[in-house]
Amino acid sequence: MPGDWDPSPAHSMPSTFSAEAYFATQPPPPLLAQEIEGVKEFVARQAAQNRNVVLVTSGGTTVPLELNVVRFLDNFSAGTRGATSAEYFLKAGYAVIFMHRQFSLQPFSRHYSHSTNPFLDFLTVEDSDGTVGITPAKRADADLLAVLTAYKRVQAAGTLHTLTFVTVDDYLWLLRAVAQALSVLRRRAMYYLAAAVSDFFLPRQKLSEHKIQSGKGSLHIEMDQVPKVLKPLVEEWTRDGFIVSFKLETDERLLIPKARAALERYGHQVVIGNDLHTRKSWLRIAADGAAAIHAKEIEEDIVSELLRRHEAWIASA
Ligand code: 9Z3
Repeated sequence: MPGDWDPSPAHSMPSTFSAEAYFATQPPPPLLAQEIEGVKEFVARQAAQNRNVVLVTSGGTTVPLELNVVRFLDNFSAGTRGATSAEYFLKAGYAVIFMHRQFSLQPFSRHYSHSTNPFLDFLTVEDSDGTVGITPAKRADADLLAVLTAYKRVQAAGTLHTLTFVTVDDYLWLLRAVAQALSVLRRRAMYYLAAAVSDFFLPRQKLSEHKIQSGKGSLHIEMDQVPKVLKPLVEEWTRDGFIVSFKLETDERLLIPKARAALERYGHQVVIGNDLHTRKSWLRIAADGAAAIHAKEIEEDIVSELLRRHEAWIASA
């Protein structure tokens, strides 16, 4: 739980972190308790309405190199997979806790946040009275209408709850606390772990307080391994939840063996394997068999396949 962090310098610092050692030695984000209250209320409201709830994690994580952070390590993830999948879950009647990297893509707004389709270009300043208008082409635009209708429906139903993280530390603390809060739903909870989480980090005790100075020449940093949290997520933080993890590789041949190994090691329900370069057009689901899937938006197929499996999972209780 938040609060079990022991800041005393006497606490022994491991060099490879188990999840337990990580949470005992690294400080939680300051607003965690407050955020989890909001999650608990959201989950209770959805439970009262008999809705399944999916936690979607999305986007990359940063690893600060300094306490007063000037520099950090980051990764490629734009949050497309998570934001797109969240829309399809919402469309299917799920409530969604969307836990995403600050400024990564979000459901609905993702369609208009790129510079190729900027929102301000749809708007006009009306000559007659100087108020804001909309261009004639966009007034009748079927795609915009569909996105806007779905967005308004979700807003009215109150089925989307958004949380943000920036660093890998924010992510780990938030993941544990949200997973625990969601576990009250037992089999009706799904965990869809699409965020691209750093494998390496600098523990607080090794961080330079101030900006690293360049006067000493080249920089050598030894990073610790981020604890593998899938194991405690499956065994301790959740109860009978339907857990979907993603495996990312750049060598396609490793996907199926590594996805299968993860399934065997952690004993959860589904691993989706994807290759960095082809991730938007194909992937493999390793669960009771392997399947390659394709679609206009591949997330539509991922989500419909998972809905089928989640339904069977709930029915098998
Ligand atoms: C994924 O594999 C996601 O599908 C992507 C999506 C990050 C590739 P984008 O955000 O990309 O749409 O640009 N996410 C998980 C990758 C990951 O870090 N998995 C870990 C692992 O493989 C832990 S479950 O060990």
